[in-house]
Amino acid sequence: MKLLGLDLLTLAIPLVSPFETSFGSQSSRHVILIRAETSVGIGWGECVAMSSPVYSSEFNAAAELVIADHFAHPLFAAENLSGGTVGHVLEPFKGHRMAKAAVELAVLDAELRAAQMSLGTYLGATKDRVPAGVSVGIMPSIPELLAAVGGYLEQGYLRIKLKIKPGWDIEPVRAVREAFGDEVLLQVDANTAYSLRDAGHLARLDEFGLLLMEQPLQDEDLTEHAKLAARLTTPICLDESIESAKDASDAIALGATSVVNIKAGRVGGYLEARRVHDICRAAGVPVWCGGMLETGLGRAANVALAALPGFTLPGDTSASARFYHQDITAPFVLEDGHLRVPTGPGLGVEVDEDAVASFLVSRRRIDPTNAPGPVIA
Ligand code: SMG
Ligand code: MG
Repeated sequence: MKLLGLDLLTLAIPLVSPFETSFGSQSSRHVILIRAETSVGIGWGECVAMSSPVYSSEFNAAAELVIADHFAHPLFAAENLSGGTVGHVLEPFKGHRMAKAAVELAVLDAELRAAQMSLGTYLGATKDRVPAGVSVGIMPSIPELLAAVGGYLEQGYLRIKLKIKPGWDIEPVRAVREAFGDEVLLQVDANTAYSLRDAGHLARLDEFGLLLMEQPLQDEDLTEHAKLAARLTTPICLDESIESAKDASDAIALGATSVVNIKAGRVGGYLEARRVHDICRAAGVPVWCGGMLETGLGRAANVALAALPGFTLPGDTSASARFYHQDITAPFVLEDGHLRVPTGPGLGVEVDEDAVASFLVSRRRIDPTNAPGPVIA
């Protein structure tokens, strides 16, 4: 196919309640959607970058710039573009994986819609529904945390993840265990808030029988994660540290991770995400699908990915209502603690143009007439 145009739509969508992590609190999601116009039809993608470079170095303004000023020209020039070749076309550009993933998804969606194939089928999904976990932010108080967790369990969520940071770790975990029992599948996510000096403190979480501890140390700290893993019984699960299938392979070999959180945006696309899955599966390392507060578009893709056979743990694949009163597709709803894998062509969801219009902040059109050519200076 030929790529004919890219529309970058920036939306600001209010959250149902503020979401706090170790790096800050947000009350709305600013997200870039990509609408790819191709010779075979329209496709949609979603960029999981945030407004500020706090989860990783990527952020929305940079994603928009790199797509418009650097990615667009070679993509427009490619004669036989497909979802499978976007990665090769963009290979000369370092990093910017979330931006690359968004473009790849839009092209893949157009291709699969034209071929009448679902993303799940294309990726190799083996399930028609996936178990849903929920990520619970840092709360102002323990009673508010217990009320939130209780509400999610009542809705049927099959696994709870608590965000932790220094000063909000042992006590919230203890309180959740005491209130809801040892059977609840429970895990924690520190988003890099600790250092190896905290190993003794983090070992105090071992008594709570957690499924895993996600990304306690810095992104680059593979050796330190291996040292920490040796001091804990709680399995370490890397998120921010894993930006490619090679990273996953290295981290596993080092003993830095025994479970992997897979986010397509973080690793540069759903095809690289599948390679991470394949490597982990071959190594006997369980994986689960992470989340970046996706709209129904990105959520549809995540659910398709989570339906691959190596995804043996519930993901942060929660219902649309976890974050949004109003989604931009038909909402994903919990069915007996699961989300249904879309079966329609491509992402299998349709964009609600009215909802998009109501959240729209800016829109930018890039086509072969205005995309800057290559500059190496
Ligand atoms: O989409 O359910 C979701 C969010 C899950 O906690 C979540 N994501 O580190 O795993 C993570 C965080 C990253 C985003 S925090 C703003
Ligand atoms: Mg995480």
